[in-house]
Amino acid sequence: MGLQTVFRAVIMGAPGSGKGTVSSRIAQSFALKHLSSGDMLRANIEAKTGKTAPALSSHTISDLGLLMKSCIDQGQLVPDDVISRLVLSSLRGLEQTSWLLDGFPRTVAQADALDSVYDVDSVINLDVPSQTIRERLTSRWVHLPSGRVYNIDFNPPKKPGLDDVTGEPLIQRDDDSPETVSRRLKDYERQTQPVLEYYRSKGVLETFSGTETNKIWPHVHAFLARKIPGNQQAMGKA
Ligand code: G5P
Ligand code: MG
Repeated sequence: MGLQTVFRAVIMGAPGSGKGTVSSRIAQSFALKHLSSGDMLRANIEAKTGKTAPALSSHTISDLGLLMKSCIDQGQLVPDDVISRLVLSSLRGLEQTSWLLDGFPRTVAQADALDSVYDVDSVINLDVPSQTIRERLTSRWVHLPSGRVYNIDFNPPKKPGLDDVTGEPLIQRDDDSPETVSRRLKDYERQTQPVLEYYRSKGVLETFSGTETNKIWPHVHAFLARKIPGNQQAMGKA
């Protein structure tokens, strides 16, 4: 792949707006590498228990892992320098790879950190009402090692409580309790709206509004099909 065909995108949206769900469809349709900051954090915390491979060197995990876990469980953002280091280090070596960042950047400081290394071609903003989000998150189940997301009403696993691909158990996230969801939604409004302005002023922001992922997705697909250099498209159809 030549340099000019590399495509770099960010997907934004409130907690539960469907970033993970839409990202996996994008990754499948357009062969972009999907990198979720929340999945990276959860993998690092899990690594403390030795179940998954650590992305940070082992002696930093115990200190950082605890800090990250307490932030996430309370629905607070982890410190900018911690998450920026984690995400930017995972982008190292991907200069020739098209990617989609999910959940990062979430503050203007993080957007500046990313901007100092890479130009972003497109920012997809999922705009979903808060009430819709509250209903969704209480019925979400996830497969921690892969980040695969299910929903009891929307996309249930084939076998209740088990991941479709590995057959391993699904869990509910600690931060999906109603009180923590309220806090995450409030923080999003306060800290992440300025990031939307940041990208709007750069002319790369594209907003998709709706209450159903299946209705939003064809618009996202059509937008990316126009934006991404032709040979990137793996399957073509929404
Ligand atoms: P995360 O992991 O980035 P959030 O809070 O931004 O978490 P989240 O909760 O992962 O976002 P999502 O990815 O936007 O949500 O949504 P999703 O998982 O695809 O969909 C939500 C549910 O709705 C699923 O069950 C899905 O199946 C269902 N669903 C989707 N579409 C529909 C539909 O049309 N209908 C119905 N009925 N259901 C549907 O971050 C977690 C924490 O990590 C830290 C923070 O502490 C954060 O709170 N963190 C960071 N901290 C600082 N800086 C950063 N950059 C950080 N990134 C993460
Ligand atoms: Mg997610």
